[in-house]
Amino acid sequence: MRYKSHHLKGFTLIEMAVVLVILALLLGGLLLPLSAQLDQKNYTDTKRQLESSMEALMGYAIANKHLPCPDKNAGANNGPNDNPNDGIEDFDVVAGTCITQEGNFPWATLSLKDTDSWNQRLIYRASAAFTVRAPITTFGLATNGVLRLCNEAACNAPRLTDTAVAVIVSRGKNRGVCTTLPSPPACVDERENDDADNDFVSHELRVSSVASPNAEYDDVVAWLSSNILVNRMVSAGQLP
Ligand SMILES: [Ca+2]
Ligand SMILES: [Ca+2]
Ligand SMILES: [Ca+2]
Ligand SMILES: [Ca+2]
Repeated sequence: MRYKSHHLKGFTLIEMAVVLVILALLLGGLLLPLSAQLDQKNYTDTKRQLESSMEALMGYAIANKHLPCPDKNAGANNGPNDNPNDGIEDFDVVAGTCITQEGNFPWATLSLKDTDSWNQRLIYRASAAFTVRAPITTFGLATNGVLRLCNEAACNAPRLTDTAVAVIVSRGKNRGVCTTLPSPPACVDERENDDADNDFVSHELRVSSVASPNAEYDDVVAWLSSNILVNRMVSAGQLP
């Protein structure tokens, strides 16, 4: 009985310290993989979202014989087809042209989710020849896109394509272009996806380091080839 009561007094400080060290090791080992797993899930989900967005673009093209215009992300509200950030494509009804060739992915027009896994809207750019509508004649079998997908910001050959008709960009975990190294030319590849021209960069995730301070890149990019679009249109009897 005396032996038992001696042990009921509790743990010694050394015993507590050992337990705390073991707990810290266990938690540290669990938490890191959990955040890595969440990142992985966000990327996988966003890649899938971009794939279904491409399918929706093709569905819209089959129904309408042209691609949707982007939803403009700035400027005045000039009515239902020229209103920023409502997810509805913006175009000039009289001229048959888009208000802008790059803006938000038109999520409301296509009945899709408005943001990616990091709560940011997707960027969408489309070749003008594929977004024009009446009174202009829309694209045909020989029309090519003008968007270029590159391996790096200088966009040197070999490129992934020179003739994409549409590009969708998720700005990734950093929700834009890199913020860790704000002075140019930091993260030039991400900046190429943020300068509203026909060139985009797509490659694997990269982090910056002392050796390569401009490397940060976490964008997720998808593009539509004119060959795939035309093939779907022909299969659906909408071309030629
Ligand atoms: Ca709009
Ligand atoms: Ca980014
Ligand atoms: Ca660009
Ligand atoms: Ca550029």
